[in-house]
Amino acid sequence: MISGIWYTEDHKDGVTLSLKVKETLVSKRTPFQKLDIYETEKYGTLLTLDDLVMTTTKDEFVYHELITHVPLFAHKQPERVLIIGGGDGGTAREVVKHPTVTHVDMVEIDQDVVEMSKQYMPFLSEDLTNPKVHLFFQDGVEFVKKASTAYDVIIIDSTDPIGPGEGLFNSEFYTNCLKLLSDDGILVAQAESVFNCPDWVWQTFAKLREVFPVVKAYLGTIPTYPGGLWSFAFCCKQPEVAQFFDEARYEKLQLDLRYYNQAIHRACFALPNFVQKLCQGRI
Ligand code: SPD
Repeated sequence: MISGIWYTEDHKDGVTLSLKVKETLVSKRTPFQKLDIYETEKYGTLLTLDDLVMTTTKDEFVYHELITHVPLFAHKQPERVLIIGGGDGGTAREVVKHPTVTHVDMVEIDQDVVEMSKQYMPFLSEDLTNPKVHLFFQDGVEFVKKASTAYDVIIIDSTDPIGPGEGLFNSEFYTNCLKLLSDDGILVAQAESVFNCPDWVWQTFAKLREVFPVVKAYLGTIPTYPGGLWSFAFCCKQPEVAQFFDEARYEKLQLDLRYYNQAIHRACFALPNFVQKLCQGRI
């Protein structure tokens, strides 16, 4: 909601997030959702979908580096990557930093998100034209039903489990993703706010555990997301895959990153007790 010069997002139980707005850059209804882009005073450019923050140019690096480099450095040789969602381009930008990656399929339901990000958030979307990145404008649910080639890493960079993103949080979708994952593959999904939406976190992990033999949780702090403390699910078929971290490759590559490093890779899997319970299905 825009009120005066503030973007205000109603979270839960009397909590809101407000960002002072300098200018509204875009306000439109796409075939799938309401899309707005604002220039804010302190958080740079802000993209919202259905009046929920998707990303800001100030804190996007935390989310995009965590959702990408944790699985990519946990895989021995990531070559083929599938991104579901991620229309702003931040995840694709991080994925193509890995020289082992030869092919990225990115499946975004809403072409307007990509076009608007290209126009107003070029720092996020710059690699959507990278020749390794193949864009599909379709529902990720349908894509994984029909696809047949295996991926080393699948990243679910979705919206929340309401509106167009809802189908990306159910067991049938996860089962189809499992079929597309190579034997040593890793799937990572954004898994919601441990403070504001514990029921969503609980349900997401419960459904993933029905499908994947190994499911772990990791955390990051994204200031403009509800509650700040954000969960990610790390899923694979083999326990040893969940233990591996290619620290030597991390050191060799010397990527220009702002959040992720070796210590973060290990530390992000350290969970407060209440989050451990939540991710094991106990609220
Ligand atoms: N409540 C906000 C959850 C948004 C998660 N996805 C954001 C997409 C950024 N690439």
